[in-house]
Amino acid sequence: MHSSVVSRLFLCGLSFFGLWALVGSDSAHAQEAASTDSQTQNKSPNPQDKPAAVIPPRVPKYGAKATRLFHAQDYVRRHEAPDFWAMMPYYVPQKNERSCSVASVSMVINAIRATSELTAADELVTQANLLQKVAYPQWAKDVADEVGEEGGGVTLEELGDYMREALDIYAPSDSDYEIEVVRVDPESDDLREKIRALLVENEQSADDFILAVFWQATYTDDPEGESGHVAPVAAFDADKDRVLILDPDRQWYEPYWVPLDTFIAGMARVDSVTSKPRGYLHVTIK
Ligand SMILES: [Ca+2]
Repeated sequence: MHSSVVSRLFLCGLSFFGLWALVGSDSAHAQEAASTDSQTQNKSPNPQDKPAAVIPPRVPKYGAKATRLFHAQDYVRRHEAPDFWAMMPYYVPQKNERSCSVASVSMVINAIRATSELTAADELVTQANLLQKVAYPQWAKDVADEVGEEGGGVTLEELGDYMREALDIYAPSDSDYEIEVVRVDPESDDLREKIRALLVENEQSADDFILAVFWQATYTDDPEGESGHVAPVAAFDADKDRVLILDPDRQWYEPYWVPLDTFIAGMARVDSVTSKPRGYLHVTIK
């Protein structure tokens, strides 16, 4: 079911240069991408608002919370890190600022199929064939380079539907699966304990995966990355209480760790239009 555009909870990450480039255009796409919690803003861009020149911002790419995998490799070197190693061969960039959901689902599905012996006729799950085969044409519309008034984002529940359909198509025929679609409750007293327990459980095997739906700037501290986002959880370092994010926004980012509390805060960010927090998918193969 697809309701009005105001129910859409996330775009993918947009960073500084991309945002200014879009502000300089006259498309509805640009206006939607520049919105924050929702896509309800509909102001026409004023040509006089264009920046005189695109000047690199003199701020770090990552804020104080995120730690690049490059600087923190010990965990994945010294631990099994099954989800990390299952997904890393399939770590792909999103095709545009809207398609983080597609890139993220393709990574997880390929990782789930990694233990299967594919034939020469079996393609890997590409973003293009995923959109083509999944019987939800709205998904392709919502992540297209140019979208209409009814497009431009995917809700957490829709993401669950798309993942379910993708598993029907691509998962090994002898497997069964379960998908939990969870909106985190920021008011829950035991939220931290629940999420931590989930991450500990998820870290045990590559039989399950977590797709986080979060506010990107909460993780990166990039003031221009104020948008909803989707990314797989690659690992959880329980000794340091930090979570490795395989961010598909690869034009701007690489894998990074965020503290557990930051991880939760990004998912708990409440959409100002729907008043619902974000959350995650937990996909388990049986
Ligand atoms: Ca797992």
